[in-house]
Amino acid sequence: MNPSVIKEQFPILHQEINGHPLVYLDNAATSQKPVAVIEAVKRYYEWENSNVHRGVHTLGSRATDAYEGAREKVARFIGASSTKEIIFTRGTTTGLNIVASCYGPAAVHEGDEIVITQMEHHSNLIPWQQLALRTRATLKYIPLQPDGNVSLEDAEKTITDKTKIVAMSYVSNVLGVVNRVKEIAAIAHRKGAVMVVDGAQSTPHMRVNVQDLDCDFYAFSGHKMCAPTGIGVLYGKKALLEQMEPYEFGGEMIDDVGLYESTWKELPWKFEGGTPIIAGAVGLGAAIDFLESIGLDEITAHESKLAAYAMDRLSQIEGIKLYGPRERKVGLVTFNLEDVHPHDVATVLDASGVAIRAGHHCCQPLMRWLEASATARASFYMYNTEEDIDRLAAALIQTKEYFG
Ligand code: 7TS
Repeated sequence: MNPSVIKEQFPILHQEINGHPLVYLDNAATSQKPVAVIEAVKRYYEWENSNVHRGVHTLGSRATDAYEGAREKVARFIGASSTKEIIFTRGTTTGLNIVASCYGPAAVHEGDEIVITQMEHHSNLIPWQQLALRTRATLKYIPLQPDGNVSLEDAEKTITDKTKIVAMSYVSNVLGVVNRVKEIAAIAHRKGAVMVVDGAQSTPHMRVNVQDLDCDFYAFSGHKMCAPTGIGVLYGKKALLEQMEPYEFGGEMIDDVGLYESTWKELPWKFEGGTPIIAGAVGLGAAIDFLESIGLDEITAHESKLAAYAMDRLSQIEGIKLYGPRERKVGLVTFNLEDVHPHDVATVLDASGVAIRAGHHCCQPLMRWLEASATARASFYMYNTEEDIDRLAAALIQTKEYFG
């Protein structure tokens, strides 16, 4: 794969920011969109737009085919056994909240345990914290190793027969670690718990197979993988989704509505109340086609080369502190420059056309563990190159000089 050729397909990347060619290194926040996705959404609105699952007219069936066709692509893309297991959501946050709200209360009771880690994004932390508070369950954290990894021994010790839910990110948005979710799912199952995986940072960058991982729930967002904002996916094992109550009540999700009682549609529509995110799903389908045309393995390999190159280049800068492990990590680097606030780093970099993120990255408990109030983070995607990292390194050196 040739990142420079791929970059040609992303119109937004070909502009100057503050007088410099844009280097976009904030992909963990959201990725940019290729022409194929932009065109698919445009085509949908120009030729197919209609509401789904109702119109007898031609546009109604075109829109329904496009929407349900996208669901089939998603099911194949993540290795689900059926489209019944694919629920379209607004994103990872909504997917995880559906599990916590609709699976949680029936499965977790006083004295039970919910197990997570301190590296979780707030979206995979607060829903469990709130569930624990509501049900008087105990929230437990698998300790992190000094480099941020989670050891299987610690997982084995923390998950007990009282644990009902284990929830963990496949890939951390700050440390970049790839968690051993397959092995941890096996531990969870042995102790009688379900495994919930936050796939926000894994799905865009690596081949994922939910049946191979044997996770029970898996949530991800379209916007981090070349699709539009506002569309995401919750995968759940059919037997579990069937037991769960719906998340939202209203149009689309019903079978029969009486004055005092109602029944629900079958999966997956039971969880899709209201007019769904049709154009978003179409865009996600196009994004999957795009990622597959490049190859997920090629994307992973390219980004891990970039991560190694970035760790190497940045570690040569005096006074830089790099966070997270050096091995087994995805394409991102999190760091701080001595005596310069990360917001100031990001501001000076922006003046050079280099876009990175600074802040707590929605991971305040992890920031406390890192003993940092905030960090800077550069995160890569398939269109980034070693030259982009050279620009980052040069801008960081300038920043250091600027702040003396
Ligand atoms: N989980 C992880 C691991 C994430 O990185 C994010 C978003 C989410 C959940 C939430 O996804 P959403 O699409 O529902 O918002 N992470 C980031 C980030 O690192 N910078 O901006 C958003």
